[in-house]
Amino acid sequence: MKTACPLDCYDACDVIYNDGVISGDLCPHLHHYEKYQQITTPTYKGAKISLDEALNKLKEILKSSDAKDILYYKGSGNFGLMQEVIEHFFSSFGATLTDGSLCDGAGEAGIVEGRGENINMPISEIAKSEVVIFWGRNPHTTNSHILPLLKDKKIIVIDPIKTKIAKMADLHIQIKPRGDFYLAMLLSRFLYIEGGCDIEFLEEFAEDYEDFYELTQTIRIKKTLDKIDVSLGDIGDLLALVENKKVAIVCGVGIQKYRDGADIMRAIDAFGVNLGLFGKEGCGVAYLGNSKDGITSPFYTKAKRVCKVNTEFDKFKSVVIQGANPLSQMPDTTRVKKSLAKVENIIYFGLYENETSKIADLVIPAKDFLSKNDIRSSYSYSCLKEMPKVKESEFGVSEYDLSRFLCDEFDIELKSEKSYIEHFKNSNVVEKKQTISEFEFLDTIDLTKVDKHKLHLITPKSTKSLNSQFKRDDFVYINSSLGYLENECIKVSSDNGSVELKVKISDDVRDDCVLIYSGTKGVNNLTSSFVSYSGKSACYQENQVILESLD
Ligand SMILES: Nc1nc2c(c(=O)[nH]1)N[C@H]1C(S)=C(S)[C@@H](COP(=O)(O)OP(=O)(O)OC[C@H]3O[C@@H](n4cnc5c(=O)[nH]c(N)nc54)[C@H](O)[C@@H]3O)O[C@H]1N2
Ligand SMILES: Nc1nc2c(c(=O)[nH]1)N[C@H]1C(S)=C(S)[C@@H](COP(=O)(O)OP(=O)(O)OC[C@H]3O[C@@H](n4cnc5c(=O)[nH]c(N)nc54)[C@H](O)[C@@H]3O)O[C@H]1N2
Ligand code: SF4
Ligand SMILES: [Mo]
Repeated sequence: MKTACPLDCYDACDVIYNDGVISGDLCPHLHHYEKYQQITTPTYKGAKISLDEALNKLKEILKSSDAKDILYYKGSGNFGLMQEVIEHFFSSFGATLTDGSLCDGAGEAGIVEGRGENINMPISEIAKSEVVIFWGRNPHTTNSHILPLLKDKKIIVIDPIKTKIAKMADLHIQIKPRGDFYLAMLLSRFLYIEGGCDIEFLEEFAEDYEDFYELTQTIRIKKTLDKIDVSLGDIGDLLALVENKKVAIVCGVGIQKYRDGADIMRAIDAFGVNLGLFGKEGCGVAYLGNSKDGITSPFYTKAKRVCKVNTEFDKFKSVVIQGANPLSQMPDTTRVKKSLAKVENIIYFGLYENETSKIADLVIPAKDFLSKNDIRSSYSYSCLKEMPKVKESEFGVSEYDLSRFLCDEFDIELKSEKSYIEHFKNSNVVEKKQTISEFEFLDTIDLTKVDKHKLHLITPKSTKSLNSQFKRDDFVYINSSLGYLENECIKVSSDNGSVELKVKISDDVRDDCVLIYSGTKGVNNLTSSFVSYSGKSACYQENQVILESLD
């Protein structure tokens, strides 16, 4: 039987389930999916209870609070569209929901500010390109199904880490973190000087290109190149590889984990515009697209919302957390912990035990994707993949059944599960050509300063975990020149907090960087609740860090 992987991932793979065995062209998470121990029994204040008791407890808690004192917080542990059926209940009920992003919000805002809307570059176009620039995306880990498309293409990688793709690339610019804005601006400037801009395209779609060129001229070349650790040779080499070629600039979330993430993405887009990449075969700028493009919600979703990045949980009496592990994955864990500690009722609805389930008063196990009906889309390519139930499970409750229970109890209208899935199935999800009608260039430069004396925190995705699901990493990766020993336990600190981790020496990491993967316990002690200037997004790499020996 055919279904699809439910995880928050570029690839959205097809999954075959036969006789209890999962197969398909899958990554390690899915191959070992059924080995990860799920929560099977609901608990209240640590004591095991039945599912009926758990549902009734939830009903009681909701009845005992004013709707305005209830917060519903949803994460991205499962990417299925039916996850939102619980949102339908809580919006209708009058609870507060969240907005903003722990993920790609800053980059998305930068795209919208420049191009007007975020239409992603279709994978079928990437397949036709001659040159692919991976800019802050790590395909071997996060997007492995794009790799077969790269055969015979020139590869350029811009990443502070010598990733696997960087080692295979024709050109790797091992840039200093958050140097991307300046690199993109200087690339546009030198492209203009060399006469490489697509003037015909610019005249039609981006008429302020000369003003933008003037803005790029305000950047001092030598000083800036030194600051971002890029050479004039790198710029020349990159331009030589892309000029008059079909180019795909494939960006990931790595470029925008900063307060000014939107401007960084917009500067990269501007380089793409100067090259005239939009609307041409094999050309474009890819990022995480809008996975809901063409899909209207059949659910009621109007609600008061608070930002997901710096949520003040303590303003609420009851907090319902679904498909998320905020105690690990939100920035500024110390703040999150303190804020959640003041909440009277924390309800966790999820698949696995984690930091958040451990502090929850009421734990309700969810059913996994194999045991419920769903459908999903993707932020990487246009698709709708049905995810029918392929097996029965004796424990847990599906999102639909939980919503059914709550809607019945509180007299809120809910249609049949089938009708919602049909609604999604009939959505108009089609591949769109990546065109722009009018590009708005940035007109000022206003970036946060970096501290030369501290190290940069790089916190990307790990091969073995999906954020905090599955096998979580527990090391800090640093360059050998920093003088620490393999397996030595050290303290990493920022202005926000600290974490003690064992060292793994890796010279793939720049000597001014410290790498700790997403999902590593304690990594977000280091990060702060700053919200990006644009896009209401978390800024996991805004804080710089220092290291200390523990002996
Ligand atoms: N295995 C696995 N796959 C996943 C996930 C996972 O946890 N594990 N998570 C999924 C999710 S939720 C998402 S959002 C996607 C994200 O997937 P990606 O977009 O690939 O994101 P990251 O791994 O966070 O970062 C990508 C690269 O950016 C680089 N980088 C960091 N800082 C900078 C910088 O300042 N400049 C530049 N140029 N590069 C920088 C990092 O070194 C890293 O190699 O992956 C999805 N896929
Ligand atoms: N330091 C650092 N922090 C980061 C990031 C980073 O790169 N670095 N990345 C950020 C990004 S891009 C993202 S997207 C977030 C992700 O952060 P979260 O949204 O918190 O996602 P996960 O860590 O995957 O945890 C999700 C939980 O969802 C539950 N779950 C899984 N499937 C289901 C289901 O079908 N139903 C229900 N009810 N629950 C389910 C599981 O119990 C799992 O523990 O993390 C962010 N945090
Ligand atoms: S996590 Fe991503 S790569 Fe792995 S099976 Fe799911 S969609 Fe495919
Ligand atoms: Mo994400």
